[in-house]
Amino acid sequence: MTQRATVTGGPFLPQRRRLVTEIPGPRSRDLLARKGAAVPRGVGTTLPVFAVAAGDGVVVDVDGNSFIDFGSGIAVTTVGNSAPRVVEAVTAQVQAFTHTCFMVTPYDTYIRVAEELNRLTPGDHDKRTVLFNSGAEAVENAVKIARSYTKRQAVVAFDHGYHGRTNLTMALTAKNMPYKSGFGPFAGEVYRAPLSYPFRDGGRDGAEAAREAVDVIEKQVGVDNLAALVIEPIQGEGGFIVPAPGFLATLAEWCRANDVVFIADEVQTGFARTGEMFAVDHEGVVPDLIVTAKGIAGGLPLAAVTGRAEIVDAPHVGGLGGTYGGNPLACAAALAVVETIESDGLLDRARAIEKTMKERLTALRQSDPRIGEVRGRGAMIAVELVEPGSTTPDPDLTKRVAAAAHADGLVVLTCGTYGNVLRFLPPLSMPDHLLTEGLDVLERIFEATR
Ligand code: PLZ
Repeated sequence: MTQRATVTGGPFLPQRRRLVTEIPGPRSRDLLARKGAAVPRGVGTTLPVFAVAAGDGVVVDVDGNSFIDFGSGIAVTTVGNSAPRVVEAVTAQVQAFTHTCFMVTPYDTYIRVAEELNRLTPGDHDKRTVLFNSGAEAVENAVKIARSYTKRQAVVAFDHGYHGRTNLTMALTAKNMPYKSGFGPFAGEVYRAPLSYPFRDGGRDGAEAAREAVDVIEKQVGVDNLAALVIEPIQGEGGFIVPAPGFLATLAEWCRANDVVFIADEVQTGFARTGEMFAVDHEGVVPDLIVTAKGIAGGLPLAAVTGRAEIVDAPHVGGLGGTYGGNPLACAAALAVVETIESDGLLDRARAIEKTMKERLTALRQSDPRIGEVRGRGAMIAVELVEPGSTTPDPDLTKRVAAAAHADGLVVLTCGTYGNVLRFLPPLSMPDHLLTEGLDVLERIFEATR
């Protein structure tokens, strides 16, 4: 494991779970009151402790409490918080220049990030990459590009899908609360197709589930109108749903046969999170466009659309861009992230985390029928909580377990259309002893809530 102090010169963070106040502590409670007075209530808080430092496997708060981090800031700090190479690269860049705007006077790091993405993403065809700031912005641009290329307008997203909070991406997102309610009208020409959800569809065959989706698309949208399918290879906010094998491949083949652009939203699953560089790699699927963000830049805001040159080159000169897209600090961070993943063997690390987590959680499931399913890939693992012997969601238990984990020094997140999925997204820099201890905490909480 990397010693941050050696590269950053910053304080080495003890890798331990340690609570020195109640949660939240007095300083966090003060800040929470100020937040309530200064920030709208619309911006939620999962765990109301205010961070002052984070690294390797912990987040430290203003009261001196040290939490085991099973959240990575929602799958962002995959290489770790303030990862040494990222800190070094960004520090050098901030001293050189912070911004010129790539559309005004360009710089080479943007090109290098594009080259790296063109190299790392699936398929050996000619590719182009364009950079943005957030996942939602990149998804919007993928749709713009697909419409420009196909000269068609309709876009299909899937049940349980999550693609962002901007107007078009709200339309693509499935779940009403909290993402959409009251915020319409939404962008037009967005349609929804059924997903493969093995735990809830009786383990239906992936190809068969895809054919059902295609049937809906052909009957309700019509291929002649359809620009693109947008799909997360593993649903993130929707519940860490891994579709049955063959689902993605069948959809991708159908897209190819019908000149529909297949867009993989790898915002949450990309950059080593699932034990491959991209989640589609598990299925040998080659998307036409692949959207990345989050883990790409170790916590700096960066996102990208990468894809077939002829598709990404469809929009006219000046048709793509933005003031900050591919900001130099974020590009420096992204290059350091790629180097860290490749030099530190982080794909293997993600697979090792999967093995440890699945073994422990599967054993827990055997003794606790409230855990309906353990699923996910790499360091993207979840448990779906249900009433024993059924698939009836238990969101209350999910909330209670998450709250108990927070009170006991473990950052966990929930997700799922039914709010009944506990998800675990540790940074790949997490030392083994903290991974094990986090799982011990969960095991004790499941026992205590029985
Ligand atoms: N696509 C697959 O997971 C962001 C959302 C948190 P942005 N997921 C976290 C919240 O409640 O806002 C996400 C994603 C997938 C797109 C996005 C959007 O990425 O960087 O948040 O815009």
